[in-house]
Amino acid sequence: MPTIFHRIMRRELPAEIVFEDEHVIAFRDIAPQAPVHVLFVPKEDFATLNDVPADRPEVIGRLALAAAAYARAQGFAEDGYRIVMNCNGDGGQTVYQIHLHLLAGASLGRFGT
Ligand code: DGP
Repeated sequence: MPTIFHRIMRRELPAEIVFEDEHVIAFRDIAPQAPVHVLFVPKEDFATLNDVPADRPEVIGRLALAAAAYARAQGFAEDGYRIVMNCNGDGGQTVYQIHLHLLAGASLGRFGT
């Protein structure tokens, strides 16, 4: 079932796209939780992390490495940043096309504090 992110990928909804290649699209989160908050989304459909087959680690690897490359290019590699993927209700997932959050530009503190 198409999500908001599929509609952004198809340019049916506006978004501030900061990166795109054959496999991944990245755009700014509409409700940023840090000075820089970008979502990295695969072009292939996977509703949750549970749906990524064990023999497809590249799906997640591409998201993580695209986020790291973007963070490096933006000058956050040394100070640091956070990547997060929420899964299902208890994980706080609201859009059911997997995506990696990149949060940067501030001291985020220890997770859960
Ligand atoms: P999650 O809770 O992990 O499923 O994160 C979904 C994120 O998607 C949330 O941080 C807000 C963001 N979001 C929701 N709708 C839109 C939208 O229409 N455009 C953009 N750019 N981000 C959206």
